Amino acid sequence: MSANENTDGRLVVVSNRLPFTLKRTTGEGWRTDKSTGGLATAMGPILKRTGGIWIGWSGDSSDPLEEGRQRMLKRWAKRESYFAVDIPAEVAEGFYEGYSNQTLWPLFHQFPSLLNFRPEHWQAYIDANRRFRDVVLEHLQPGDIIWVHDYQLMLLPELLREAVPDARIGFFLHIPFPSSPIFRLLPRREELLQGVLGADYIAFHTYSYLQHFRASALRILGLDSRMDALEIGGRSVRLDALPIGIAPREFTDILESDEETIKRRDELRERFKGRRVLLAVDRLDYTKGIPERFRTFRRLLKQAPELRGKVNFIQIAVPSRELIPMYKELRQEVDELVGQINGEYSTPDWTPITYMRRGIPRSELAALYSVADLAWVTPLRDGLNLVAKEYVACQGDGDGVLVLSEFAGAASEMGEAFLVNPYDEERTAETIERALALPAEERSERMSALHKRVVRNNVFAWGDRFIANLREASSARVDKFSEKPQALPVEDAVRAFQQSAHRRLLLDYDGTLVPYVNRPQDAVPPTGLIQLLTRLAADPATAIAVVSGRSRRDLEKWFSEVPGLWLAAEHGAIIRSPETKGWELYRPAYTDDWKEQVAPVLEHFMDRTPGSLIEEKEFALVWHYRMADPEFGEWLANELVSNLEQMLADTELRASRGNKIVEVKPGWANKGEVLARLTEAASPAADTEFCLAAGDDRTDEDLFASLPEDAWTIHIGDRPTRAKYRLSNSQELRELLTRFADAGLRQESHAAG
Ligand code: ADQ
Repeated sequence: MSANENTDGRLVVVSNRLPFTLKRTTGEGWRTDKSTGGLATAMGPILKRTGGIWIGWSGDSSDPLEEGRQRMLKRWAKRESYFAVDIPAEVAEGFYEGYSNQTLWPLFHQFPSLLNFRPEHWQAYIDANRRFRDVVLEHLQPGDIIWVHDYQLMLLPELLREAVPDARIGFFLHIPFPSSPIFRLLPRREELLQGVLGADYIAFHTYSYLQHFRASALRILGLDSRMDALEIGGRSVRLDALPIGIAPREFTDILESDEETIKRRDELRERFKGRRVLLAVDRLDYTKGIPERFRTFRRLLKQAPELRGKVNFIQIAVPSRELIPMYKELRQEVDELVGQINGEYSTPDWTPITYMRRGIPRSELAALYSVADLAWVTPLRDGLNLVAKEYVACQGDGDGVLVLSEFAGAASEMGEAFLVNPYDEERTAETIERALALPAEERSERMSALHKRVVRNNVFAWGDRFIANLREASSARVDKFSEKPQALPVEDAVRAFQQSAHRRLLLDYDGTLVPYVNRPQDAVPPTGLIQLLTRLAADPATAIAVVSGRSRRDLEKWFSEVPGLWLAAEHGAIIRSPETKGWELYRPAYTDDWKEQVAPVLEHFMDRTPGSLIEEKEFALVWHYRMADPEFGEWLANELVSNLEQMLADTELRASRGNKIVEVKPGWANKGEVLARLTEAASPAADTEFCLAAGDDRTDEDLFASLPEDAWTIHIGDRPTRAKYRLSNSQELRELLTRFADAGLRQESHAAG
């Protein structure tokens, strides 16, 4: 590798399994089995290009220190840069067969009744994820980007983030993400979400999984979110839909030039001459809909007797997770169904079902895909489903038919397939009958559209896009959020204030100038504060504004008597100048007709939540729940925001959470606009030298973001913020302001003297 090939950092792939699996053999001790899936094929060139490495479980946990085994693992590391994570057998069981495959797998595939949770499995899951972390840390180099794969490693992003806060981490989920009512059933759901949110970039196969994830993060963790990002701990996590592809040439090349494959294809053609071949290829898993498919086939033979003797259904099912009881039961059920159907319909010349319960070599698979007249891909639920794409790749410009479950992620990008609901066996059988009867020309048209897309959106394009997006997301994080803000250096601030000829102070009210109280109307400013603001505003060199989410009524009632004080109400939607004493609307043509629609939703939540109330402002409706039971309040607030988000998606309105409130207001009414408006209105101070803003909640972040680079931005409290500095509470801020007022006074007396 030349020196400049590595400028973007190495790729570190982390997945449960490596492209190699360690197998114990009776004779020679240990053997390496190689898997040639699309993922390994796609990552190969990227790993080479970046000098990257792959970290995963060796697949066999027995006898970890045995010499032959160690030697084998060392060889993997040296020759391939594959580094094995050792997981003791008792941990591996709880991690893999336990929490991964008996808790997460069934729930994420929408089978809540199959969920089996044990606290000790969860402990093993944590333990295993930590072991992965340790191996990653052992090999991590500055500048590396880390790509974590799938549901077995959902805690890993956060574990890595804790250890290396500025690591560049991406996560891809290969299975579906369930809708939020289902996800909520998951024991340890909070930890799992937090875990995966340690990443900078999280991608799913489909947009609907992304939305489900976002809704869960919103409801369960109460995070701020935009359509394609979530905010957590002062970081943005970017979300994306990026369906995986296959490496089509792994199949087409052998169909074109591998003698064995070509021979096999010709043999199969000969063998099935005059008959239609229906093909299904799956892991033997209850999500794949195998019994449903056999029952549908039985129905097909029953309702279309003319197909008897004319179709052959080949089902290939590779056994998996055989240590889990559910999988054993499934195997039995499938065996029985095959026996029944073949028993019922076979003739001396024809057996309807060929059932192979084993993995088959790539050449055999490619030959089958190429001769099959119909691929029957009907999982009950599937993250994506690669078989559908592999079949299409092998058909080329052929006239095969793809029958695809609408519950496979692949359905969202394979619209030319015949989409079916596999639970509806009757209609699925009808669709298959219809598809087989279709003129060859129409079948080819559909297939060729599918084929183009499968070739274009291949696994290499997928890998490149993931990595490019991850780089972009992690760089944006580094640019956007500085280090945790430091405590305000008070003396420096006072000195800077004193030495400036023009100053501007922008101060939030609730939680900033005064502490929170239970009922918003009780937050009357104490006399001391009024006096303090009066002193500050009296200085002609200082323009000072209270910038609040409050209504103009509240602000006017409390502050109209303070000469020289600017007021910005409802987050800056309206501003009052101390000169004219009039309020100026930011959007003169604004109407509040929207409140009629939104109010009933808030009222519904108020009725459900004792101690909560609704406040109506000119530009906003606010649901306050400070007095409600804290946990119940948070939970409902998350639910309210996600309901409102859907309802308001196409409007200029936004629903957001503040401190124990949910507020609905037009997107343009935000504090970020205030400085510009003040500057316009008070032009002499346009060259303000000293600019300070203080605030405590999320609405103040808009203000901080809009201020010039050298402004003094102060967050009150200890939440994540983009402010440069922090003060603990409103008391400390008022002390600072008192110092400012004193400094201003001294300066005046100097000038007078
Ligand atoms: P899987 O659940 O394993 O993958 P799938 O996408 O269908 O499901 O991939 C299975 C792979 O195994 C295919 O490449 C197929 O050719 C191969 N295979 C299956 N049966 C075989 C057999 N009997 N012999 C030989 N090979 C066989 C998970 C998610 C999917 C998601 C993928 C990739 O569950 O939804 O599409 O990851 O993200």
